[in-house]
Amino acid sequence: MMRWRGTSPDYHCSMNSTYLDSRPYRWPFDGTLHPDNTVLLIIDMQIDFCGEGGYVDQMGYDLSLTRAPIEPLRATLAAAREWGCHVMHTREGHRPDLADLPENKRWRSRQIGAGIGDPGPCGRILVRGEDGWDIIPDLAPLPGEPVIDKPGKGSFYATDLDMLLRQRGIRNIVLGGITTDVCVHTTMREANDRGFECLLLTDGTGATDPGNHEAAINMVQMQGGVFGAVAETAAFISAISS
Ligand code: C5J
Repeated sequence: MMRWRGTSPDYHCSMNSTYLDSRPYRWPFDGTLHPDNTVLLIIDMQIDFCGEGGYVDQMGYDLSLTRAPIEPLRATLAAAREWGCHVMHTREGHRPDLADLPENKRWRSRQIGAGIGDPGPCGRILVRGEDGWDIIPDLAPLPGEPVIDKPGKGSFYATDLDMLLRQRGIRNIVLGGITTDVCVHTTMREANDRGFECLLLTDGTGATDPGNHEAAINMVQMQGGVFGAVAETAAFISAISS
């Protein structure tokens, strides 16, 4: 049975298989791309990372870099919901009493003028329940879409993400969000080590430094795809919209 039809150059199909036009290999490796076994995982699209007055803004970084993936992700999210795959979101943040904030993480953030747990224009920086910790309205989760609250960079550390994925039979993870070189990459590495088949959306991610963004994308493609593969959001949307 042919699962996908059409002439788009962004994906390829063969009997029972679908592959994206991705790098360094056609993703997923075995062509088993279905809504049931695939999740779009959107990492930390919070005001603290891409909104005025948030953590990244307070550190003095260029917000246009972390805001760049918003539109590509908006389109990807709409296509993924239409396709019917799983959608999950993450938020980085700490308990109001900061019991889960390592001392060195707080110290480092204070060195750059944006102390985690300290008051800022969007409330206490990276603290759960504060305005800055919210996911931006453009990419707000729908009811029923799991939101993973994490105290660290990786989405698997100190969360139930692994259990949620395995309970749902998910094995393909499509990653977008911010920042490419920190939370997105850490999550991709954690997922890859757990045996999940990962795809990084190049324009669906952004970093506080353009060189780091490019380097993070390049790293994935070494060694035949050491952490998985990369593709533009248009290639993913094309594959799932046919
Ligand atoms: C950072 C993140 N950069 N979401 N967090 O501290 O990448």
